[in-house]
Amino acid sequence: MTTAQAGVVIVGAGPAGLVLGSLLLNRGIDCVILERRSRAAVEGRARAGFLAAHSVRVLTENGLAAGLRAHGRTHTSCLFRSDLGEFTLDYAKSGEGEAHTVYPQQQLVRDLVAEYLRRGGEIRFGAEVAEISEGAVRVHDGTGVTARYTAGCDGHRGVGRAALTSRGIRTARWDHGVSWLAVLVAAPPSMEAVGYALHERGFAGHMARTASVTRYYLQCPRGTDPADWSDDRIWAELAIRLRTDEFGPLHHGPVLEKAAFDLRSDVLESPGAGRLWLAGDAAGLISPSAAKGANLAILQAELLARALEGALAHGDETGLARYPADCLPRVWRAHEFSHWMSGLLHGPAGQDDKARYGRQLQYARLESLRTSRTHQDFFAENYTGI
Ligand code: RFL
Repeated sequence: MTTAQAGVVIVGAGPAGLVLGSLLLNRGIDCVILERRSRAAVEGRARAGFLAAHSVRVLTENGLAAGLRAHGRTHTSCLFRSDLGEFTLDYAKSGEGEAHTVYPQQQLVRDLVAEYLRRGGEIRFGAEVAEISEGAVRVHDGTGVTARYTAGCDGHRGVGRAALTSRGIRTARWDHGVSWLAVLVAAPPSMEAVGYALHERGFAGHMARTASVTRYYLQCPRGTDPADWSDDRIWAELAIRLRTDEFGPLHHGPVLEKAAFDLRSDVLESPGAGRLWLAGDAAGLISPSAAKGANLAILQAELLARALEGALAHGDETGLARYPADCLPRVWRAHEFSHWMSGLLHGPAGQDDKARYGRQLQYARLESLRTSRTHQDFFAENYTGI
């Protein structure tokens, strides 16, 4: 095996790995990022879009926010539609609420790759890590990297998580029992705000991405094949659930992407041990109901960079030992809110007594959110905080 050496080898060039890499370079720590996909594939993958104020602060303080400052758009409100009508919640004005910055994840990733390379960092694209062992990673092509520490930022199905679970670290997990069809369309947003629609046919969501691209979600049955959803069927269902008869039409455009996925959440009981530490989806997957995933990835990258600096620049591993305790309470708080949000958005299916009871609770919760200032403050703090 051909080996190279680094202080930290980072597996994965998503938001977690790229933010961690740049923060380590800022602190004078040498690192190398190994990414299994091509640069074009990593920079073209549309996923998240909503950055919390904390994420924007971390990116700004570390010189990583030029793109999002120039092209990101500020969002301060979301609206809810249901049988009860429509209301807008201006969360940035409520309690501890702050604005979101809407900036597509692939654009952020593009900026992060460019900035990491500009700072002299090394990324090997097309380098799929096969195995992580104590102080070394092995790539499928037979090369490898030895490093004092390994950062597993390789997402939910990565080798970093597998290496930890094989050591007996357990996972707490939850299946929300719902699935979404995620659709990306080449059309401008149709509302000023994020739109959440509760409907007896299932949830529908509207999320701005850019002036010409919008993300929509449709709750769909488990096992849905996206190929069964033609563009016409998607627009027809969105019109019903978003109640366009009542609230006005949507801007139509070609469907760029559609994918179905199940809403699941999990958290590793510790995001690392010894010489292997995880950040982002590798350490825990959060359902997208409250748009927290990329924000948790940035938060964990920030905490891990500080801990690794202590260990590598000062020979002090107390920061690393504290990393789980620093992360987990915030991660769990985000999960708790995401779980709450999932309960708000998804009513039970069917017409039996239990389903009808569950739906009435869902509407009572929505009504409380519409009318109670205390409830709005709770929402604002948790929706925008991290
Ligand atoms: P990523 O982005 O998955 O990156 C992991 C990288 O690791 C690489 N990799 C490997 N490389 C080398 N060797 C191996 N063996 C490897 N295995 C994997 C992969 O190729 C990849 O490049 O994880 P990271 O960095 O932890 O970032 C997490 C976020 O991407 C994710 O949480 C968010 O996208 C979640 N999410 C959202 N989060 C938000 O904060 N706000 C949102 O609005 C939001 N919307 C979303 C979302 C996720 C979605 N999906 C995927 C369900 C919308 C959607 C549709």
